[in-house]
Amino acid sequence: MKLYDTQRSGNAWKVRLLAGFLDKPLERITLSIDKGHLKAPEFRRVALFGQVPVLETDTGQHLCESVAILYYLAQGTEWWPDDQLEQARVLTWLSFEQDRHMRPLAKLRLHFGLKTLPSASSADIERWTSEARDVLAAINSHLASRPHAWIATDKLPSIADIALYPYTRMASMGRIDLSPFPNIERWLRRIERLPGYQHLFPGTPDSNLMAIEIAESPQ
Ligand SMILES: N[C@@H](CCC(=O)N[C@@H](CS)C(=O)NCC(=O)O)C(=O)O
Repeated sequence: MKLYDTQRSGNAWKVRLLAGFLDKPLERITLSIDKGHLKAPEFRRVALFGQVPVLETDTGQHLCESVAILYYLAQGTEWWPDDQLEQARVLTWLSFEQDRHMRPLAKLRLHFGLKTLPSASSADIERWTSEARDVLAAINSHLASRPHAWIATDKLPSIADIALYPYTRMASMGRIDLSPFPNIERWLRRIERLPGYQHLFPGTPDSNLMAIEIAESPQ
């Protein structure tokens, strides 16, 4: 399988995390937004919405949208629960992540951490900060009510944990302090202790929360 990604994509990180936990080999095709790779016709032919991540299956099919890719890879594994109610709860959190969680945290990271949103107004920043704190407070109190469980499931982690992990983990890049959310900090550490955990920057884990430039792959 191949993954079209960029070095710093949190959405692609979700896919790499699951592939790592499943011990599935994934060939990365790392593109550069700055160099215009996402606008190239070759990429547009495989990317329905022109964004990463895109998964190319072993039979040459292309799938986009991180949560759909997680769903696809998790079938038949313990990362997608058997129980119908738990499946619905996983979908609840996948929907929450896409609808309310990722956007404010990603915008703040782009603005403060990666400096790629210089035109954001102070009203934008105030709104994203308030939205980000609200979603983190919701996750924190949810986790407080089930200290030994995972986000959506009781015994084993699911793709809901993976979907919520990257942008929560990188919140500090957007000047969001996680210390008021101790249950989130514990949950992040539990995920990081799972066998097969992948860092955003393999080989240089200390760089996860920095806007560093690493030599880009030739692709
Ligand atoms: N809903 C999509 C969002 C994907 C997304 O925002 N991808 C970003 C990188 S993390 C991207 O491709 N940005 C470049 C662009 O939109 O032109 C998902 O979950 O996969």
